[in-house]
Amino acid sequence: MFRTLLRALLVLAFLALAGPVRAEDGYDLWLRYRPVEASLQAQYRPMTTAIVAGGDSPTMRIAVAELRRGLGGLLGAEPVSGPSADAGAILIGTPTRMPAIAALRLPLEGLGREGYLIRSARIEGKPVTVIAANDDIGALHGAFHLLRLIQTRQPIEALDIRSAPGVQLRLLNHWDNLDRSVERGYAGQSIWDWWKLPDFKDPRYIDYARANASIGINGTVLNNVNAKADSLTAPYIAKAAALADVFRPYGIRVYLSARFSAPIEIGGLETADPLDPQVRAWWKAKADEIYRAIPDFGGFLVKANSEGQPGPQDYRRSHADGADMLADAVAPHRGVVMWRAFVYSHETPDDRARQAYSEFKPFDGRFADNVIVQVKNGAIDFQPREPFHPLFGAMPKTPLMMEFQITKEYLGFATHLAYLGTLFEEALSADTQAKGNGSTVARVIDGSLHGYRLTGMAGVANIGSDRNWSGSHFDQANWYAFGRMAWDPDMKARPIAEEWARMTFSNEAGFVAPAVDMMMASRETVVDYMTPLGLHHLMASGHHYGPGPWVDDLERADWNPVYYHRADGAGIGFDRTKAGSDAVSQYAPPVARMFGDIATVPERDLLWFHHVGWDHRMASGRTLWDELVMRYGRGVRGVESMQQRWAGLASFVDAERHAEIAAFLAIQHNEARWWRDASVAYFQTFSKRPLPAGEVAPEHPLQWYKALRFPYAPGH
Ligand code: BDP
Repeated sequence: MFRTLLRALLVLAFLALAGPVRAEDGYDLWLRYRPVEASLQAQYRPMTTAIVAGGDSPTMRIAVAELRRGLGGLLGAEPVSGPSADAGAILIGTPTRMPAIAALRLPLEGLGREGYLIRSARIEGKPVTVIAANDDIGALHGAFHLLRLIQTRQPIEALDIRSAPGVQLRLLNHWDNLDRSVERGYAGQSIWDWWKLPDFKDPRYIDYARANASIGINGTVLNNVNAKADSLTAPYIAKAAALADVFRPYGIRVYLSARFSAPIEIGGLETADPLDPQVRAWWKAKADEIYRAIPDFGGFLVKANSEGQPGPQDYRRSHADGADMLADAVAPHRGVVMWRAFVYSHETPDDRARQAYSEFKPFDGRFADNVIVQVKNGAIDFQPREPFHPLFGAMPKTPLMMEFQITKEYLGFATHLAYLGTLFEEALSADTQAKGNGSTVARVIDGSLHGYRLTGMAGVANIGSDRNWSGSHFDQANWYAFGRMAWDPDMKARPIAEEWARMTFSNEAGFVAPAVDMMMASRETVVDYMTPLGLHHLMASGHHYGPGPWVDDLERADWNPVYYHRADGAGIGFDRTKAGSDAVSQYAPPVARMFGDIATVPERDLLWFHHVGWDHRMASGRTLWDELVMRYGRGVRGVESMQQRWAGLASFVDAERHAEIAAFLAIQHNEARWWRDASVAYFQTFSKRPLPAGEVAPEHPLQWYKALRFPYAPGH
């Protein structure tokens, strides 16, 4: 009996050590540090024998612990800590704390606090690796970089790496509520256990900070942009301060969303008018109170006069008046105000795509120095595809920051595989033409195009209490890609996907290439089965789960999908040319001409800008109707090919993660088919044309799709 038990335990222990196929739940993210193949151990081990660290600040201790943990896991042997630079040692620190690093006279200028150098060097003839920075935070980032090189099996013998962030504020925006629900969250509850804070600090907060530091994220807005004033009361400031204490040594600052009417709701004032002296004094005192608890508090994020939120326009004041009042309050503490440009109003009969530009452009240059205007990547709302927002390039005197949505509100929640690296890259590489060729959105965001003094990129987080953090394994890649592109807005989606796939799953060639190909095609597949050819905002109401192109009964015209697709007997699409809403004129002239002409607009944006006849000839030679149906079908087929690909990768991935992903792909397949069938059935009532040869009829009559209800869909 005992022997059988022992044998069973031995078998289990062996299985547990067997490496890539061991069961995993995704908690370790891209920081798994599983053992490097035996054949490569010999290459890395001599280069990582010891760690010599400069000082023992909390940050430096974290960097050293990470190197030990990482190298221990990857190479099976933790490096010793040494006082001196032996052959194969890693030296990590700043020149001020480490004479050995100072003696190397490395070119650290221009790297700021957060950047770093990694160099292979010789000290007294002995080969060492140096991670040098101006501040311990930079050294921590460098430590993660060195580990990533080994995680992705790069050589580390002759390193000469210089890296500094291209963007200053690299922030997650949590749309987390105080009751732990998450607006548009598909990964369980909020990870902030507000109720137990500040007394209980869930150890998971440390892992959160560590993961973010590993990709260079340096700030987090803790609460929903649809904010409650309670977040600014003393008990909640104490809770935020507890989180700030955990995050500080990882180089991550805490920010809060501020509710504009807080002076009334928790301050007992009668107004929140930004020009009222009492209101201004209240915000100043509130800022002082926050900074007493959180000396490095980052500042406020504000959603004002948008979708029913209070704001300065309630008092006939401008966005600039509102932003500047808050900016004044945090300025003595070097805080910033991130003022969102996501505004549209039902009193304004204008095309919703035009409204942010119309409201903000006249205020260019009117904002205080510590205000940055936060603009979504496109002019509507985080759709599977949008052309870049016309404000980018149009505000030379006001710093703009990017807002991406990492959580997939409009791209199938957590169960659809859609790698957003390609979406981010598409937005960042778009050419605004504001100052001629090459005036890309990336140049706007990194500040180089207009000489912005403040730069930033925000991502609406997809993080929750689920064991795998993001609700699905592949959605971790979107968090990862956001961080990498915020650090370097010129990074491309493919190498990021490759890094991530290697670290998260496997370095085997048979895995990496097909997995990366699958990721790279995945978002276009979603566009195909949801909103091909520039269609947008066609999802069901409220929860945004599934198709609802027929919806026409919502209180505001511009909440209804019919407002956006405008299908009729003649054709489909939103005319935003001069003959229509003229949204094209908000772009720089060359871009306006390109989008405004049906002959030059990219087909992927066709129906965003034009109302097009059903028989219009597409580049393929098909009619618009046939092309539309073909694209819907291509989306479904795209999911089928992901399913086949994934099935073929089973031997490279642990059974637990493999099975969950396969099950999610099956959900995606059903839902892609649903999107395609419902959309084709609906649009056919306008086109009155047959389906092209080879395209199957929708499974159900249109009425069936229209009758579906999902009162318990998540995130709403
Ligand atoms: C929309 C979301 C809504 C957000 C809003 C925003 O549906 O939940 O509050 O964006 O960004 O896409 O403020």
